[in-house]
Amino acid sequence: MHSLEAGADQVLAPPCIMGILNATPDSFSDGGSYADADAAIARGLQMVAEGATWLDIGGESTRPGADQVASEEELARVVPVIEGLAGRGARLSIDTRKATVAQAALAAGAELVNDVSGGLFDPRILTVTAKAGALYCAMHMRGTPATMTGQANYEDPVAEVTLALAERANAAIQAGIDPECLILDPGIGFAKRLPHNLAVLRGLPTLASLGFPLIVGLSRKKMILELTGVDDPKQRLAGSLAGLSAAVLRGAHILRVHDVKPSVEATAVAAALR
Ligand code: HH2
Repeated sequence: MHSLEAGADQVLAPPCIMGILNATPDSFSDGGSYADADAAIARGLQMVAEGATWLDIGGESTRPGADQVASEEELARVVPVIEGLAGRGARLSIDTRKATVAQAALAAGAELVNDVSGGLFDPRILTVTAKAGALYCAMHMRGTPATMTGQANYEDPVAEVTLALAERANAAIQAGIDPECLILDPGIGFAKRLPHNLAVLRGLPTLASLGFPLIVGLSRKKMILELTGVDDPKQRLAGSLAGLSAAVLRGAHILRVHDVKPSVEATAVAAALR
């Protein structure tokens, strides 16, 4: 069984970096750059050299408005990349909502299933993960990438996201996933507008009080554009690092980022100050 450091230790464990590896033609900031498996593997190895503990490999863009990708196409995009990176210095995560893709990715060498739907899109993903004894990250969102923007309405974002994630954690545990294999993520930018994203980031300690480690992904996202005015996603590093540091100070355990080296450095400083 895979496990993060559990219990009280995990709170003190140094936060670490998860490098984003999108084997997609259409992701919002790096779509098309690593659509070829060899290019994706080379990029993965570069992120390992820069200090990534995890690589999160995805074959379906989940940016707002994105269309669904067929399982066969998603599998063809991610499996060769996972096989090429397994055992080469990083722990591997599969970013998928689909049970068939998760199952193949775990067989190919991934050890964490990163599900942006928290098991709502394809509930069988929970049993597949449980059977493999793998780690599972339940991210918060509402609807699907195609419909989520219209569902960004909250009276109390922190309370509503915390309650929804507690429900997803329960569903995962009911399906047989070991609580020590569970990770939660507030889902920055998923069915959330700027005030909601800021509220859940400020409220990370409330989310952490559920007792599971937290992944936070805000790298280059629209909230950085909204706060800085920087239009080109690749130029949003400074804003992304400020957000990352705040997330580390509020208890994030795994930071999902595009720019690994500067994020490793910012995390080291923020972690020393928390
Ligand atoms: N964000 C994205 C995708 N997967 N997984 C988790 N756990 N947390 C996140 O915040 C998260 C995620 C969206 O970002 P990206 O992968 O860069 O773009 P795209 O969805 O267009 O591939």
